[in-house]
Amino acid sequence: MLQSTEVSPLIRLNTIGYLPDSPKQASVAGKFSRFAVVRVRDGKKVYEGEAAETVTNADTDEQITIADFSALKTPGEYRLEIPDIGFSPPFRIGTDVYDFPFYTIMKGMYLWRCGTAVSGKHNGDTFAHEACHTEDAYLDYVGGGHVRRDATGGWHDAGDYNKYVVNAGVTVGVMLRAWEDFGTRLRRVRLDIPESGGKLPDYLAEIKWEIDWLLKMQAEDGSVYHKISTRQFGPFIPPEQEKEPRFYAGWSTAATADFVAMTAGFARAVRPYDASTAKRCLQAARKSWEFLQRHPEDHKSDTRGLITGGYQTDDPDDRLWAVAELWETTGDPALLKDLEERIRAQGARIDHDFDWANVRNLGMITYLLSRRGGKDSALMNQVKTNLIATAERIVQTARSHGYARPLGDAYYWGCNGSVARQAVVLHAAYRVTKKPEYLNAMLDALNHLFGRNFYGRSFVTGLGYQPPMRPHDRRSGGDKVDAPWPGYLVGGSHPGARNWHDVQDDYRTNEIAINWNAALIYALAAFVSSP
Ligand code: 9MR
Ligand code: 9MR
Ligand code: ZN
Repeated sequence: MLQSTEVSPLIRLNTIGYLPDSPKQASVAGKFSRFAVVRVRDGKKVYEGEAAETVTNADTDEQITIADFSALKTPGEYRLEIPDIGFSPPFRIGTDVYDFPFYTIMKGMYLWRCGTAVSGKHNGDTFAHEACHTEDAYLDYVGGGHVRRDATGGWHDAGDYNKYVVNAGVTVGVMLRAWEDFGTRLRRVRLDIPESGGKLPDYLAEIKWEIDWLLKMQAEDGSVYHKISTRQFGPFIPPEQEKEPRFYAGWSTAATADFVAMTAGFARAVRPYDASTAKRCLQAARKSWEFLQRHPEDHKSDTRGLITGGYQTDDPDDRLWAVAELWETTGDPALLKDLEERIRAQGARIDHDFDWANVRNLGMITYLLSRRGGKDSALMNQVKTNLIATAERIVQTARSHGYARPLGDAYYWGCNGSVARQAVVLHAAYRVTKKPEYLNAMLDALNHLFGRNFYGRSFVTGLGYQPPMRPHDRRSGGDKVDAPWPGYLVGGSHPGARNWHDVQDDYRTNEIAINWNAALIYALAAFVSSP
């Protein structure tokens, strides 16, 4: 009989759970020789194993011993039991373990909606706010005087309520990549959002909420405003209480190119369900692409006076992504020629790590996986070789890390998002090679974010064991509910592996953001079970 099921903080594993046929490992910060897996229901030992190996994990400065229980495939709820160490948090084995996390993280996107009232339930709490920022936004900083021009809607960016086109770029881009890769499954997933039951699949309807806002960010001449924001970051109050005026910030070529990619990509996704939205998006994409042709210079936004998120970034990667999506949607051979020239000029690179400041991978993968004819086969081979080399590097990085972290010992602002985003490159490599190692490294990312980490905790609010309780999120900090708003991945530890602080003020490691959630949406979408 069990004496106690007290959780040992030394046993670190995916506290959401594992798919039956996938590898299953725990990282234990201590020495042991034998371990067991016990069933939560009745305490019965269902598996016994030996410690696999002890390794030094440099970034946390620990000795880590691995417990491997991959052979256990029977669905159920379990704990690890290790003599003299204790029990792990409970976890499940099942084909559906990622369904509720996917649902919850998509609900997080819905709850981020601006310009409308939102409401959602989680663990018995209701998270809600009234329509916010209904006056978006004023033209003062872009030469229009104190005049209002409609820019309502979209998602808030993060723990702050501002809205930035460049960060929308990598967010929508990664979500549309998930649609292309896993759409047959995602099409049927119900998200219980206001649009459920309408003509679009719920997943696309959620993205359309952002696209409808983005269309308002396009100026008459085809340039795209860089952001909508208050003059300074506001206080921790519910969004509808924030009455400070919000302003357009000047256009940038990066925002304009990202706009082209997002609207062209969305046109393709939505076409089978809603031809008129597809047409409107494609027209908008072409218009901004033409603007970019007239403006080959890398033009940064003039954000003087609007001291909030910057998201200033060089535009060659954004332009490459723009033309890739526009070509894939239209098949125009002139666009293919332009795209291939950019790919050559940028070394046909597939980066092992990318985020809002570098969206080249999104364009590269669209090019590589496109079924359209006319591509330069030598260039295609080069891209394929680079993709596989990068995926191999990620696999090796995970293998040589004590917590199988696919980003190794790289820790920086938003690195948890990057851990999840590795899945995009890995899955592209999987599509080309069908090697299961790439899927397993995607699962390593999920394992890490849901508890196989130095803290033994989930990094996602409302999910898994001891999730973040005090994220840097103005809604969570400004409402009366004790629990934080659910379905949000926090940015993650940095500058080192042991620097995460679950306190509201620590915006460097404990904020939430749409680009991090989108990456996790991609990784989870790969493993949701078919409804
Ligand atoms: O709250 C802001 C957060 O959303 C941003 O990501 C972060 C970095 O741009 O800045 C936070 O605002 C802080 C400001 O930069 C400095 N003073 C304290 C603010 C936190 O309330
Ligand atoms: O995610 C951004 C990160 O890469 C930057 O290092 C950091 C500082 O500039 O800003 C992060 O983005 C924040 C943005 O500026 C404002 N909204 C919250 C974002 C997440 O912290
Ligand atoms: Zn708002």
